Amino acid sequence: MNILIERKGRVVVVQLNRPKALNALNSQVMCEMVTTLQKLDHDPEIGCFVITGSEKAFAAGADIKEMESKSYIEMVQEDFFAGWDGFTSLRTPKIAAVSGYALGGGCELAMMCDMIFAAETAMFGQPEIKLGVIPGIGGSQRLTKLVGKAKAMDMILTGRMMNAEEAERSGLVARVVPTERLMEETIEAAEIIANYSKPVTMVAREAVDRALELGLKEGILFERRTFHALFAIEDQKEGMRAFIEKRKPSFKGK
Ligand code: CO8
Repeated sequence: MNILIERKGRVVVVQLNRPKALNALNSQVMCEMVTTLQKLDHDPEIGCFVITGSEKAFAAGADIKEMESKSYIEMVQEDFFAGWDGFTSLRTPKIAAVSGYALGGGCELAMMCDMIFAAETAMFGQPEIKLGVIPGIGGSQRLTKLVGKAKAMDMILTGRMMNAEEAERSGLVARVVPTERLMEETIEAAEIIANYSKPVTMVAREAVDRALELGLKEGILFERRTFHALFAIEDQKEGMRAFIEKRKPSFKGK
């Protein structure tokens, strides 16, 4: 297996497992990750995914050795790496826990998650320009939405890396934590999310994503209608009743 899966209560941790290749993302990694998580996505007992790598590398990019000799027509016919769309359409919240290199496809995979927690050692980059290509799994689009045109152009055109502190300052990363605390703190946050109502966390992340895709008016309408719709679920009644009765809510995911 190119990935290792560990279940911790309502959280599933997926660890990329190609240490000799610094977790370079090849087609097998993509298939294993997408097939495994698609199954778990529908499990009401699973409330959050954590995606991580090793201490040295979250992932050093798409696998250059797999791609290098492909022709244009092969890339088009295979629709190379379009399978990652299956990862972005997962509805369970996902946190990337990044230590070391998150380069090229590695940075893009982290950005496909709902948020990124970074160890102090994390290094982010889109160095594809050095290989004679450009980002290909959403980097030019997501990085620009997250950090703005100035930083995205700087990173994509020069291929330079951004350290964790700059990544947090630029809006790419949600939290920077000491390297030895990365997994603990990420899993703690994942457990908090996983213990809320899953139908609610699923639509909360969809609402935030709409902010990157829609104009303000449409985004606010999406949010309001989604808010209204939540009054159809039991967990809304439970959450509000528990507040009034001064007790902890017990969400059922329905
Ligand atoms: N692909 C394949 N193998 C890799 C990759 C990679 N991306 N990165 C590292 N490796 C391998 C090395 O070849 C080496 O293997 P070997 O021991 O067999 O020679 C092993 O991992 C260790 O790497 P290094 O010896 O280079 O380790 P260093 O600590 O010296 O350097 C770096 C670490 C700086 C991370 C360096 O490995 C590096 O620069 N890697 C490449 C980074 C990169 O360019 N990433 C972008 C790849 S392209 C991409 O992601 C495009 C995505 C879009 C595709 C979508 C198509 C539609």
